[in-house]
Amino acid sequence: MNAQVGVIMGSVSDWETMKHACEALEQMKIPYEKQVVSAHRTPDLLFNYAESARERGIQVIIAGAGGAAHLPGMTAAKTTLPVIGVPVQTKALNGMDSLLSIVQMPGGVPVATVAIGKAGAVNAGLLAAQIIGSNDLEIAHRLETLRNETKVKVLNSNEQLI
Ligand code: RP5
Repeated sequence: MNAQVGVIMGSVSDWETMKHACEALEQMKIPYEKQVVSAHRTPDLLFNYAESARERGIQVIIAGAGGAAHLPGMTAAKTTLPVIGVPVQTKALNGMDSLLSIVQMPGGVPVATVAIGKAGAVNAGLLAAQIIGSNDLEIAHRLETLRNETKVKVLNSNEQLI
């Protein structure tokens, strides 16, 4: 099946974080592609990727980057597909740099920004599933099942209070 979600990241060093977005997509049985695309090291590749994404069948792009994290914003500048930005946790500033550079998009070119690190990557995968699931009942049903499982886990967690 053709990929419906494109997962891109600025460096292979982001994979440790971005693999959690991919795992969430796998859990929701959504076909995806993954690729290292850097805004500042491979800008032409980034433009090409973003410009061709829609015609390749991609419906949502998840872009993760750290530091001066231009990747999600520049991707959003080159496509009208929804772009979800994942701020990767950095050593120098703990990912605050990534978060602020992704979330503070000037009005007109939105990037849906999630939390720093693993939680953000998981939520990026789930949010992509929700976007596709708004028009796909099977995926919506999988999302509901997951929410229910999460609820049951919390309700049963009192047993661990010993
Ligand atoms: C960004 O710079 C990447 O997204 C990564 O988070 C950060 C560091 O990259 P490496 O120096 O580890 O390749 O472009």
